[in-house]
Amino acid sequence: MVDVDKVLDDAGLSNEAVRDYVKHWAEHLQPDRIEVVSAADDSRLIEEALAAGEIQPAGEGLYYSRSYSKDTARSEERTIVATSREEDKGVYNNWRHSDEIRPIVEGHMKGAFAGKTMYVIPYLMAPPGSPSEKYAAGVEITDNRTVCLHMIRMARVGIDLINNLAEPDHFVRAVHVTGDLPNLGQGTPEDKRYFVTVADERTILHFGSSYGGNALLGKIAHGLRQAAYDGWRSREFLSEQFMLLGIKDKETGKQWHVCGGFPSASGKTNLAMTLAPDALGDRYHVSFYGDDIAWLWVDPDSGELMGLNPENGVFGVAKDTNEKTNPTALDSIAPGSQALFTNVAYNDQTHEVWWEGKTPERPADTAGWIDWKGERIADRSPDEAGDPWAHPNSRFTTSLANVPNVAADYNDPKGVRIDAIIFGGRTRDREPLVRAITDLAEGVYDGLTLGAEATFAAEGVEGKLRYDPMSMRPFMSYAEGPYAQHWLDIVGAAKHQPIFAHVNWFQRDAGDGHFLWPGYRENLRALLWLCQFKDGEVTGRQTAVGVIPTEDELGMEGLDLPQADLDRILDIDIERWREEMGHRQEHLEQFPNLPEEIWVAHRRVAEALDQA
Ligand code: SAT
Repeated sequence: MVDVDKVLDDAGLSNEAVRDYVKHWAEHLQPDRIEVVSAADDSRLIEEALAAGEIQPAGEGLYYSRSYSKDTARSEERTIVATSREEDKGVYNNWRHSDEIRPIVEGHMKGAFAGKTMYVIPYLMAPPGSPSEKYAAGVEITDNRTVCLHMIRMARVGIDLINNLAEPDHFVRAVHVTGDLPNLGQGTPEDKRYFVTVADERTILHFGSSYGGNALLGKIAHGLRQAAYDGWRSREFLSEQFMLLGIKDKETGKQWHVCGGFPSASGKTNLAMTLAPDALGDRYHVSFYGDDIAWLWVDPDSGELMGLNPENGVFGVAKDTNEKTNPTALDSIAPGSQALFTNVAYNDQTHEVWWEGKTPERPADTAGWIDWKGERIADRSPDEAGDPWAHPNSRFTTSLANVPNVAADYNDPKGVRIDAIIFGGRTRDREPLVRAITDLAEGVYDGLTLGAEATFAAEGVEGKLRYDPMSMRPFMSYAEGPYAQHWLDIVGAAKHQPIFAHVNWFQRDAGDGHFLWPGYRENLRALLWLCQFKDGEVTGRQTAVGVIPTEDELGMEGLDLPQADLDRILDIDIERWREEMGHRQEHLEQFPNLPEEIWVAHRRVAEALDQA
């Protein structure tokens, strides 16, 4: 048995509550060794992981790893929110009583670290000193060194962060056990995986994965699920799956901050990292705050709605990342950035990485290339020749500091004032390019009725549309009715209300299916219009579902679109919208205790459509 006190003394970990937690779990997990990890340990851990073959070199200061082939995405059906309060049960949170689920997961975890090292990772989600610091502290326990490398990039990791907590006992207890991956029965009735957030005990117990949100517990499990629950129970803040960006008009000096929810793989990372279109010259500067999580609260002194990204890095989808779609991402994973690639294609001779969409063609010479399953491309049968080389959910992990346009104040614990909240999914018809919503309840209603096509990140079937309220469906930790009320309460308390909007970059032609809008950097044009509309500089055109820009207002300099396409994206299809209202009604009826304001907004939109 390891002498835990000695390890913790040697590491300088003095927080007694953390020490007790580590001792408790060391007793349960029975590791051979214990190591406390700080960000300063990164290069040593990298060397060890290279020597152990857990990661491979992928160019100067770049690394590659592969997760088990049946462990390449979050598993929504195995993800559970547990509490001791039945009223926390929602439609999407897969609620179970903690008395029932805790012993099952703990049973799987018993003795699971025998022969292994237990890594103890003290971390903060949010910059030190932020108003939500109280909810940001956590200590992840894991048996997986690569998870440590990811956590160091995605969170602020260090013993000092946890030694001096204002409330020493107020940290999230996050336990991750990889498990015997080839023998967990993934996707079968005997599935042994459990990804449980015991929200009212601020304890996360994840068993049976080494991938992404299943394993980096600071990110989704703490940063979103636990934080959403904490924010609601404390009545202090919202935690949302939102990107956050800043736009500055260098001519006028005006600045706006826009955050918003897009279901996984709807271009959220690309939008957040986007740069102004070249055609607009040097006038606008777009700065990056975050691509996945935002915490929102009202500052008690200024009364403003504020937001920050609690993460310290980007866990971005590699597929289709290239010079055109996201040059900023490519810069942030350049040689020397210490970025990690997961489940991309890898060349073990040249140490290059590749993913679908990185270049228009696959590398011509297959020598040395290995696909995401670890199989040699050169050995593929003719039947397999067309299979992807990289997994569609392959990722890059890099620190925010590597992002070339990261905002100068991204680390500011005070956060930034939020001017606009946007929602957008992949919608092939009906949704115009942008529609602005000035009413809070209607904005929240719009978020609750956000729809998206399923993605691989969520183990879905590509192309199928499903509702994904505020893009939080997989991350909801309490019931949807109180969630909507909490939104109305937090945002409603702000002195200056943000503008809401729904955006859609993905509308297609009904005939040949081409995208009507070029997307990527050009998306900034829609956001600029929104900011100008908020500031009263343009008036747009009122429709039943919000205010849409006129063609003149949109700012089309240097962008030549077919008139028919432009007409379509700046209009709404009343018939399709009327159909949609029935689906929305059914969707919302699932949620007991939805605030009356949301129903009023729904009826108002339905009536306006009837009269249109
Ligand atoms: O795997 S994560 O949950 O971290 C990211 C995602 O699924 O979008």
